[in-house]
Amino acid sequence: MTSDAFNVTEGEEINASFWVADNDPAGRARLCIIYEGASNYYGTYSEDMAGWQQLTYTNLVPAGATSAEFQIRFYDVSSNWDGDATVFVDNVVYEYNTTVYPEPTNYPSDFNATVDVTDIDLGWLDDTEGDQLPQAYLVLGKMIYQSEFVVPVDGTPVENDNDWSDGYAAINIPYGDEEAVFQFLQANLQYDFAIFPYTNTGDDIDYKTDGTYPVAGGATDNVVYSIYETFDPEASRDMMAYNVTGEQVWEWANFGNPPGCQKMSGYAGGANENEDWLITSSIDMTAYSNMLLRFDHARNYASNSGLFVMVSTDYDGTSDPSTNGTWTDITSLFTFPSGGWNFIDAGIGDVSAYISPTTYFAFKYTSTNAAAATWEVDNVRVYTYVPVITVIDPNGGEILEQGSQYEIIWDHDYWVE
Ligand SMILES: [Ca+2]
Ligand SMILES: [Ca+2]
Ligand SMILES: [Ca+2]
Ligand SMILES: [Ca+2]
Repeated sequence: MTSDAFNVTEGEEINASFWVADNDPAGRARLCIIYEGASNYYGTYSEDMAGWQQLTYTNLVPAGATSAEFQIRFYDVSSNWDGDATVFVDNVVYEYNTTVYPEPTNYPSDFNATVDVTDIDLGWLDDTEGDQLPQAYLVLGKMIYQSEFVVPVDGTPVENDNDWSDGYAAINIPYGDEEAVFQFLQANLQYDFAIFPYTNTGDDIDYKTDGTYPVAGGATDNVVYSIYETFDPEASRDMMAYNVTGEQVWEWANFGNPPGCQKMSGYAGGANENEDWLITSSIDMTAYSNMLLRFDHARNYASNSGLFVMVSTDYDGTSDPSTNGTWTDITSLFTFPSGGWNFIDAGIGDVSAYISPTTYFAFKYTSTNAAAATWEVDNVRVYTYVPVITVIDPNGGEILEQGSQYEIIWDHDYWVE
């Protein structure tokens, strides 16, 4: 038996209890709290006895929890597992006590947007002085051509919305984080953002909307992607894995940001010798003046010494890369992890020198019988800044007579000469 999910706030009191008569060795029951964003609670099992017993849970909502469900779970523990047992339940009490706080006193300060190619990172400083501090923030985003923000209304929570297809998005961020990141935005487009502090949840949610709410924005870079491989959803991989030696291979794994990446480990009961390549499809950026490679990655165990980023302009796209194609080691263009499961941005590698009709990039993993790292790669991006013409003269306001001559002056960037 499961209750509806309800929003919770860290540190608030949460209580549940029920009485159970369990005098059947084939059955038992227990109380569970299923938290979104924090570890679940699994209570003790009822014990066989002649009388009624009460199972209780009294605690404070753990850090990170955003919603919860109460559950009573029933178990068949008979030796033949036939689903036939009888327990009785009575006087079920679920309680979640919320204090209803007033509206936050102040907006955050220094709300700002930083463009990172086609991501936008928002930052701000939490209010720490007001009589009522916020518990969380609603950050709204809109594309430039949309009309104004839809200002939130007290009592009506705005859910996270990462679907920009209607021109709008929203994200809720806990007090204390001071950051929100919007990824995978369209290139060359102005995005605007607004931030609203709030207290409480559900029907009691209280947004600060009076006065002038903070806004920030920025235009994403004018780039074109030829590869944007996020390895999402499950099993997605638009790259080729080539196993040169060793039993272990590149595989999809549920890690990265968002979850879904390629993972390679030569460890299976011990370190094993391997050489395994993860290779992009053929890239032709000969129409452009520049080419950039970027990715996120994590490395745990062993060291970075067996991990390489390679590029070739004469690989045939299918053969053993250890014998086919001339490969150049460009590992030093990128930042490698210090070790652990956290993904880091490898940085932006300028690979313009390798523009060709058939350019391939590869992640080359090697391990030995003595050392086998785990390497996880996500968000492999190959992109270019497109040529831009900026007319300097005329710049507006001039009167150009029909039939007369006028000298037009312009500047250009990222031009292919
Ligand atoms: Ca939307
Ligand atoms: Ca309000
Ligand atoms: Ca292998
Ligand atoms: Ca991913």
